[in-house]
Amino acid sequence: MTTSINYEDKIPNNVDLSSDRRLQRALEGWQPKFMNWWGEMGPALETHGVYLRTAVSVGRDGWAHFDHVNVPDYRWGIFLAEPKPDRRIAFGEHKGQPVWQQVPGEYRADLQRLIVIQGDTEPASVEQQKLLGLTAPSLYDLRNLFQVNVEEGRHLWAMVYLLHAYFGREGREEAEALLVRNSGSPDSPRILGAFNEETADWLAFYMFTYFTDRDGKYQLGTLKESAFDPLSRTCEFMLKEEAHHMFVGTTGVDRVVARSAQLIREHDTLDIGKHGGIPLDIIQKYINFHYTVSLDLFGSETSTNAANYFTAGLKGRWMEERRKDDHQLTEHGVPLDRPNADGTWTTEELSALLALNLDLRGEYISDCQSGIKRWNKILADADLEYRFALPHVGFNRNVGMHAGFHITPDGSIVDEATWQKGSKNWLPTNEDLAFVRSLMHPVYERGKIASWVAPPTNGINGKPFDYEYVYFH
Ligand code: BYC
Repeated sequence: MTTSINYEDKIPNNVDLSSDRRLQRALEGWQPKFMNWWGEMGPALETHGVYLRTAVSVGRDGWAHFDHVNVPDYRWGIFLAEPKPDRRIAFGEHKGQPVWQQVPGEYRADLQRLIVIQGDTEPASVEQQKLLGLTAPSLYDLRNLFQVNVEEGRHLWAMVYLLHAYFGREGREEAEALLVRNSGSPDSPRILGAFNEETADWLAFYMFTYFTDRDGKYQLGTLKESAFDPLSRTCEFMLKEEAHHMFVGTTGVDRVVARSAQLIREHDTLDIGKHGGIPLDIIQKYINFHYTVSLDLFGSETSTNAANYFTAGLKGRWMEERRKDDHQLTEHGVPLDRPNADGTWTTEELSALLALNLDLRGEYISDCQSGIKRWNKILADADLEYRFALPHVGFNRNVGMHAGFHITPDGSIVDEATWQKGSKNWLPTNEDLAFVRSLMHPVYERGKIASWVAPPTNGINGKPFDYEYVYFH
């Protein structure tokens, strides 16, 4: 395995693709299908060059090169993090054994399933964001959207490489199917719920990149622990790119909150809609929605799938190697609050092995709290009393033990009528969505920005905010 990336190849890669002609031909056969999919399902806006970063190495420093690129000419490639010499399995029943360079027969189906689910999310998000280029609030934001999109495309390549290289014919068929399913399609939707939701406006985009990309961070973090070394190394490098996507979300919401706070101060009212801002209660409803559909991505609180993946060494815990236990989860119990039909909660104790989805979700929730904290600080610094909060973990859930219950943001189990009455205060209504959409107009003049969002504090790669991030001719 070489670590430098060869851009002379049709498919840039650091996996020495040219030494395996069959694999290279198979991937070169998939490439035009990917390009067709990109043309049909990728960004709707045509441009003449976007200031994008492209990976040029996988090392610690200087891994990315920035330049204006015609988006369809972006060099999607296959990049794995450098191998760790003598890497050992860190958990499960094979703990201490050398990691696998090939897929063990008994784990083939499970590994393929995990890779397909991961792969399915990547093109789905590009599809969800297809129309956003028509209404970006600034050239800086437009550039960030395209950066996220091309890298999600590259993450699809990352999973397709694994399917082609290690899963034979079935893997190749799954790689084709990844381009056939489409976000929101009634006939062949994407696999996970959140990836069939619309990302119809830029507040939704910032929320998606904050909350849903953050699920990506945690899921990739657990796959990075995998005993299947090519998957581990793939995810390690994907996480590097993923950091920017979450930055777009974090700072995007920061900037909306900052602008709303400014308008509230300026006009001395929370009702800033008529002044071109997004009211804080609508922002809270967006938080409620995007956070809870993202919680669904962690699966059920008790999961034999997750237990089996862990025991087999396929999927570890977040920061597995930093955990101070036996890495086999034979001992500890985990408390879980379960809702009851009579409106009460019962605390029960679960075995840690069955509660792995819950464990990962817990890590995710505390990370999400840090966003709430920073957005509340923006409000406090503007001397406003309003505060954002994450809703109760059972609110608006469709997967796991809360599904089928009506649970309010403060954690009360309520009946259908109470839910119907309250939900317009908790989740974006059609009017809220239409209002936010009404603010979305493209602002494509250098240095200009839409009314509803503050400019960023810094530009990209040391460039100023008023840099020409996107060329239109
Ligand atoms: N929707 O044992 P359970 C990202 C199914 S995001 C629909 O509770 P398990 C990105 C499940 O398949 C990260 N179905 O779940 C972000 C199972 O079905 P079967 C994506 C669901 O398996 C932004 C049954 O329910 N990566 O990268 O422990 C932009 C019982 O399941 C859902 C991954 O997810 C759902 N939400 O956990 C771009 C990592 N949840 O087998 C990219 C790979 C569960 O009974 N995936 N089901 O037919 C996994 O690790 C696991 O499959 C899951 C589910 C965490 C998703």
